[in-house]
Amino acid sequence: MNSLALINEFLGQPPNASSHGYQIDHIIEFCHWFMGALFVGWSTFFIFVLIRFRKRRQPVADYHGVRGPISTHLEFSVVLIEAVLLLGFAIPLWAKRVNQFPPGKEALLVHVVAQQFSFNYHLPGPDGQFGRRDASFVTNSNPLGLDPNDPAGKDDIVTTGELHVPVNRPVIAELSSKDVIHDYFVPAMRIAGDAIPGSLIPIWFTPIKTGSYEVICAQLCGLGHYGMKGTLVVDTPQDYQAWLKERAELAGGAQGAAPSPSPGGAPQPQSKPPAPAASASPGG
Ligand SMILES: [Cu+2]
Repeated sequence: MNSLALINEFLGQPPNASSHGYQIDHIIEFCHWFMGALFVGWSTFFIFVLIRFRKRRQPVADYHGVRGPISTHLEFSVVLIEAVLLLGFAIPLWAKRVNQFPPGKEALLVHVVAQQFSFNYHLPGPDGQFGRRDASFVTNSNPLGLDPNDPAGKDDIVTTGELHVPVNRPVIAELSSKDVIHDYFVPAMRIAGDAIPGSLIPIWFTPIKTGSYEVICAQLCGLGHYGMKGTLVVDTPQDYQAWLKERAELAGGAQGAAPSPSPGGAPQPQSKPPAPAASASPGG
């Protein structure tokens, strides 16, 4: 990490763990240094003006003000730097994030359904197909309203609070909400997206470091907002397969029942003998 990036650390940013994160860090870092320079510049100017135009020295008001070209040049350069930041960095980076999604086959697709005050995850299971969901099936043990009559949903995996993903594979998360507007924010992945009732909003990232990362809700969504946290665990492919298997067994054991939420932030215990990195066994 170069010394200029220290400002991000100073601001409390957790280390980046996603493939695109360094671009986000770069722009945050640049903006803060630029804002820092502006702050020092304007503060100095303000103090200078207070002293230079004090009443004792200037008993009569001057109605013409500054006439030199310096202020025009200064203001123009500020506008220029801001335009470069916006048009040269921010908008292209944003466009890349929203237009260049990884191909569907390569990526792991997960549905994230927010509710007051937790995040639910819906994975398609070994058959690769998401089961039908309908609000009329929602109960405490079926938080996503999975249709019990839909065969595609029999092997689906539903978890609350904790999601596991494999390292170095793009993840597409489709965000939606059951009640109010939430925001799915994974600071270490440098990704956030609003979860809005009635909308399906895809975001994507590629985790590049295994570990346990905090997920938080970034929209003030009600009284329990402060506690709306979860965990994203980035596993090796072997550990991920083991987790999938474990979840599939749970889903098979209690049809349609949601596994109990895991405590946030708890590190994932090392799972049993690593299965070959092939796809999960069929028929969960
Ligand atoms: Cu929320």
